[in-house]
Amino acid sequence: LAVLASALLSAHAQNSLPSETPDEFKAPVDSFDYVKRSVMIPMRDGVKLNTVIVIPRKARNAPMLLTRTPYNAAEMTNHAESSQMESILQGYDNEAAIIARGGYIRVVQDVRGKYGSEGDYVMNRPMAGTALNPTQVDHSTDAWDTIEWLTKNVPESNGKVGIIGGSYDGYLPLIALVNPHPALKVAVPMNPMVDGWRGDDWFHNGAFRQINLPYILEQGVTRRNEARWFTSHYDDYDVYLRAGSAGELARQRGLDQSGFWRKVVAHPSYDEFWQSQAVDKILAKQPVTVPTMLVHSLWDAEDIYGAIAVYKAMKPNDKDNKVYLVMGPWDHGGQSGDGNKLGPVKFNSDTGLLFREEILRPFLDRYLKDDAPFINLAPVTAFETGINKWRALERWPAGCLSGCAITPATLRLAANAKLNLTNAAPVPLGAPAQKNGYDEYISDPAKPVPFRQRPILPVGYDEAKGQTWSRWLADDQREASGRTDVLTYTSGVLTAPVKIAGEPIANLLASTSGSDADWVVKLIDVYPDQVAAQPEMGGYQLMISADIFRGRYRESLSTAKPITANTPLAYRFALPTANHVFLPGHRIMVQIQSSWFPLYDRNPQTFVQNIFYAQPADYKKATQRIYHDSYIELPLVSATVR
Ligand code: PG9
Repeated sequence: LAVLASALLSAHAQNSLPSETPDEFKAPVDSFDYVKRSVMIPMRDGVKLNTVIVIPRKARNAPMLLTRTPYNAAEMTNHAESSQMESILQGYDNEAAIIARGGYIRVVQDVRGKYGSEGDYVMNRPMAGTALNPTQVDHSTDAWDTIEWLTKNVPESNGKVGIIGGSYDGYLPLIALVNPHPALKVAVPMNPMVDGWRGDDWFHNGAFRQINLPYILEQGVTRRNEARWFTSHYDDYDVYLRAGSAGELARQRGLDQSGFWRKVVAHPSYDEFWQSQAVDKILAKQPVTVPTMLVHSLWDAEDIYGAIAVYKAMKPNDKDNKVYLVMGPWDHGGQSGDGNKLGPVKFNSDTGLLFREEILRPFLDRYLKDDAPFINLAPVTAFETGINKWRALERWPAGCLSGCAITPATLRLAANAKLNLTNAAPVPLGAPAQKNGYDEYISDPAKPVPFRQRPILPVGYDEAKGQTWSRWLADDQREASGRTDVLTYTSGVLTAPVKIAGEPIANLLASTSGSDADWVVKLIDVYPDQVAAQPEMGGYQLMISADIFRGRYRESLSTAKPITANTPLAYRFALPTANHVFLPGHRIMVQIQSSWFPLYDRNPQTFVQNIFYAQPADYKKATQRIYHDSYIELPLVSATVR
């Protein structure tokens, strides 16, 4: 037997090669300055959510800072294979320095249905117990259950939890404010998604932001975002123009398989589907109990509507001054990065670093650490662009701390492409009979106005060039001003500063030869013809506030109606918040056009029931007339103390 066994062994030995891989590899993490745990936290309906907890190695009584996300918690807590907590968090989470150096326990969780979490994914999951979500769970209950678990299962913590995040991750802290867990001591929603139809990611005043089709595909059709939108051109302008309607391009790319896309196509108007999900409307009905710092970017190319809308909704309920607002000269998420400049526009200081170190850090410490000092933080901290100064204010909008007032001024269009600013109070546009002259242009859907200089790079190519998409609102507009299908009105050279604080309001008296139309209005700061310190800024046309309005919603945002052709009709819509000084030597400019492509889908300019299904024959040229009765209501700041 022994001989047989040894023979078998030697035979086996000659025919096998022991694996070099250990049964289980244990990474030597004792040298790391953190401990990382991944746990599946059970929600009240039994669904478990993947939650990554990064604990500073010697943490005792440490506060916890939570981010809930649809964007991959494991990746967001592992930007580098590093033994250093700040390094693994740096990247998406550029508050890493404050978090790691501040001794915070960092918690990042996949929302239900995404990445490591169980459950079903629904974009911006509607509130529980509503027609859109008859279940008993939503992001408010998931946040509550998560915080409850954390306070009972993280012995290194002091039991206090803050929630922070930007964009979608900024929308989630807002929902956590509905029936908040008692251990939730502070919320920092940055650039939050708030109203997808009025002015955030999906539509602006009814014009569809078709450039987000890749996002809808990649974010919504697989749990781990494995499906990818392919690029067929170097210039996205061609991709969208050749496809025709947004609905046709979506069909070509398989988006009809997405439940969210089918909801978008079924709800092109501001109906109950969108209104019931508007987070500002939801929070307007909630008491303010958790100190909340809303962070807004003045050149936010994605969610320029949300933070200000929520500020307006919460302030009336803010009896104890717990709602703070910070607005900076940033693009979407710019407060987390280098805030010295935006494209070529310079701000003379690192506004992002100042926000993180002098505003965010003391704010978080104050409410999350047991021994943190009181902070003397103004309710509103607003960067004034143009003059490049931070202002501490009591409320928003406000032009100064005291001694000034905001009075609506009239920036009126005039003949010969002129623009006249008067302190006269704006006069509402009356009966649709023109009183003054007009200018006209041909809006041709076959040649829509590019929203930025072509080639407009698809996401992949743009990321390779440093993701320039995010700063397109600060692009130079002089190319557009030279187009015959863009009306351009310019003031004389300013001899004194013109300071505005708040939302400019476009008041157009316009007609179209079609039966539907889009109106784009841009308020622009024109730099002096020469800027010695920075020559490339000579004559730069910087958008200060701009937006689009889909004409079919002129009478009702929830019901699209054809436009009566060749009839001057009044359109009134707010433009995004500005906090700007037009300096002496500059000029004020207004540009008006009828397309902003391919960011927004084209208006066929003939009325169809649903533009997502517009056919090639529906797209027709139209002659647009803008009457000189039109004006922009400017929130002009003037000193009350002479
Ligand atoms: N708010 C951002 C976004 C959402 C949807 C489409 C495109 C951008 C974001 O969460 O990144």
